[in-house]
Amino acid sequence: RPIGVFDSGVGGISVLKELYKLMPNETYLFYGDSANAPYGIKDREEVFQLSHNIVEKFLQQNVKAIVIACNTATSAAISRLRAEFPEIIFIGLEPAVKPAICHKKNSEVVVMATQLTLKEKKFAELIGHYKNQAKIIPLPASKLVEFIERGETDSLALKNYLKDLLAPYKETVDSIVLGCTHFPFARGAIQKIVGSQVYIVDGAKGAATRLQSELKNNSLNNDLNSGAVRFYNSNPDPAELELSRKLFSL
Ligand code: DGN
Repeated sequence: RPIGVFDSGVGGISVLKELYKLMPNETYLFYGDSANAPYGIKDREEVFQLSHNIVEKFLQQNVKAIVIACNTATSAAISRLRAEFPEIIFIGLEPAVKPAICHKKNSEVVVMATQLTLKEKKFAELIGHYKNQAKIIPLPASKLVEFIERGETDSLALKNYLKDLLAPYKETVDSIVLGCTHFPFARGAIQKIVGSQVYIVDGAKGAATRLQSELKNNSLNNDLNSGAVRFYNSNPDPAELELSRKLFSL
């Protein structure tokens, strides 16, 4: 049985890459909802409905697990989806604040994410939990999603946008959390702007490890067959699938 992975666009491919690296024998269906991207500026109910539609598509393909490779959809929908489909393993993505704090005590941590992720209760809880251990600064960066959706990972316009966005934190930041699955594709550009001393972390590896142990615990892991990845996109333009394959191979 395959594993369904979805995002409100192509950003979740950064998560798919980590899943494939860790579990190359599994079969993955990646659904990019680019026609409805970005989710990050929609309201919670709409994001839930869109996520629900994708989950139903995956269930028709008899998936054994679903990775919500989108921080925004995870914060808006994962609890309701788990309650409605208890037989399916759901793995979500959350801003990797803990690894940033573990990396350096009492540090300054900038969390880059979409507006919706930073506005949701889940994020408030996360900050509340760690607020005595670090100075956590939420930094909405929804526009970065649009660059990645256009396949721009290193353009001049992208670099200028990031330079302005990060200017106020450049001198003091210790870690940057990439709290949106599109952002790892701009990691190189971000690192150049803030310098190599800044630790940049995302949640993809953690999600892959969690899925691996859930599959094992439920005897659903596949260690024998050779794996495969199939891409689907709600935008019928063939360029979208080309972009997906390109990002997967980066
Ligand atoms: N990739 C999504 C996330 O991780 O939050 C956000 C993309 C979007 O729709 N804004």
